[in-house]
Amino acid sequence: GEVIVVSTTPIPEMRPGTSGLRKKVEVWQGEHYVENFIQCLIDTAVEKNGGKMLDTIIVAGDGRYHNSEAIQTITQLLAANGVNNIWIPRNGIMSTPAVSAVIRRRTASGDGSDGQGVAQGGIVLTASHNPGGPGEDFGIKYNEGLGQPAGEDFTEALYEKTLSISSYKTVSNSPVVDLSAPIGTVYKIGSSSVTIIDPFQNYLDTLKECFDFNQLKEFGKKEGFKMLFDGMHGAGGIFAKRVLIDELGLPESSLMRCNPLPDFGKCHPDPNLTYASELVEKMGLLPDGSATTSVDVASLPTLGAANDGDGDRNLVAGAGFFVTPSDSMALICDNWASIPQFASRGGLKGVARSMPSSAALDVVASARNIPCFITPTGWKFFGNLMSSKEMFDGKDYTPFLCGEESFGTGSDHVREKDGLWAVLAWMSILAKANESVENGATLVGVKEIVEKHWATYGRHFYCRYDYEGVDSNDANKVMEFIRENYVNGDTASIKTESDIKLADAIEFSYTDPVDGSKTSKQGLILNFSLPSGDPARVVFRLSGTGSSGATIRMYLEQYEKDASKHGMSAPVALKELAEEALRLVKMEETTGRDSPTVIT
Ligand code: VG1
Ligand code: CO
Repeated sequence: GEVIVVSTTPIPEMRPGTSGLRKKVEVWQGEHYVENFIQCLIDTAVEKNGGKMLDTIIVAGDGRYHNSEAIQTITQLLAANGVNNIWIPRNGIMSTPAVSAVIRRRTASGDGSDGQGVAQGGIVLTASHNPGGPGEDFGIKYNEGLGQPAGEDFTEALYEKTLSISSYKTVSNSPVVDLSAPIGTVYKIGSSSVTIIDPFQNYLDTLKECFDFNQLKEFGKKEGFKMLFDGMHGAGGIFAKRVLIDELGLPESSLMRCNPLPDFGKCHPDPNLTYASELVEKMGLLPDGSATTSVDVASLPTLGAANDGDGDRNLVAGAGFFVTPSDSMALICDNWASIPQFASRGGLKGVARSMPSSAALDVVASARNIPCFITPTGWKFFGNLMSSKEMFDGKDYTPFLCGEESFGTGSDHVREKDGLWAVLAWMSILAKANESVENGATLVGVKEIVEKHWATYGRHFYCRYDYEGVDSNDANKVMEFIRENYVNGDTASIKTESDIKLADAIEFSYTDPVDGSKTSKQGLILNFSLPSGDPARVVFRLSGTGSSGATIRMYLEQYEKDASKHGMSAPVALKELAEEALRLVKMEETTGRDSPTVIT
């Protein structure tokens, strides 16, 4: 292969969103599309690296349709641009958190033991929880040297370059890399070495530092314990198999849909109550998260979980009991002593949640004197907080726990949310809670653990409505209406139809406490007061991960101190609040939608 320069012209609308650039796969298959984006990505990374070419880059994807083709194209561009080492996992498939682990741990010599990652970045081919296959989504995002998703400074600079690109470099007559070649196989492309690496090792090492695998293995054998993990045919499945079956010894029957498929078996690989319906049913749950009354709880799995397409999201449930992601974070925070990664380092030094997530975490953090940050939506905002010491020589907030209401949970072991980590965190909590339970006796379940938590801290009823595929103009109108009438208007004069009163309205903006960078327009918040005096709120934002049209997200949250009311189902508890909010923002009038696409 010989380096060649190919002329191209700018392609519009290549601005990355909440997490990378996502488009219909046919758009990515268009002439020069992947090439333009990747050349601009390389140029941005080099610029950030002080003008020096990066030495080592990992390229991996979630296995969706177009994964292998894009890996070949990207490899050729990286080689032509002079990246010395290009790492590709065997079969091209890795979960997003596993890629982050490789960037953080793996050295050029390959042993990863010194923790000094020399991969300066990772190119991750994923549209995460969006469906894949012909007519569906493909995406690319970039992770920087500490394993963290590129920040807005990076993605904006990349976008600027896509508007003026005139050529890219690639390699002519490049050999095709056999992605199924044995680990350690090296291909020479131009002057670069392309190495097939083990997808599992670094990530496995990382997880072993977080959890006590012996304890989990023992607990897995305990009478009455049963797990059901749904890989949704995404990248998380192979990691779940490696960890849960090969390492922890659980039976194969603990897995469903753990073989990655290019179209995710035609499912929507988003682990929520709507799209993970099969698992939800097998856990004795109805689509609204409440328990099916007709099944015997004792016959259900103790722990149920699902991951999304790229293995960074998680759904967690117990027998007949759904745990909201916001509650899951609060519970993990409160139970840090059950998780070796936190316990061995003296407990949590910082926690954070995205703004639309519920305040369940705040309540625990405040009771336990842990600094708690509220960030805009998207994992990139947690990166600075977790790496404050490494990057800015500032205050150290690690051990760190963070998460989002959108089924994302994680910690400072990597710089991405981590679906499997969340499952092992819950397994650890269960293991500890059942330490003194005799074999044969009934296990303490997820339900008991969460209900006890609510009794101590109160319950934050929570639920999200998504209006997908709304006309972009209409979606903007809804946002503008709220801004004008409530945020900039006089909320005191607004009459509601129920005894839930609108208290105030604000637009969320964020100043990063570590580097001082500012982000504005991150969601519109309507704060309400309930007759009980307890707070409630409704947040509106537009999604930044869709590939066509607009999605309006409405997040509902209502606090309840009174334990006698904790048994209510969330949709029932939140019904009045939802109706009031929809009326106030004129949802149906403006969008023509009388009901959401997804409630979760
Ligand atoms: C959504 C979620 C957000 C999450 C993002 C990426 O973004 O709301 O919390 O970080 O997806 O997750 P948005 O802009 O559509 O609301 V993933 O698993 O798609 O990388
Ligand atoms: Co994801």
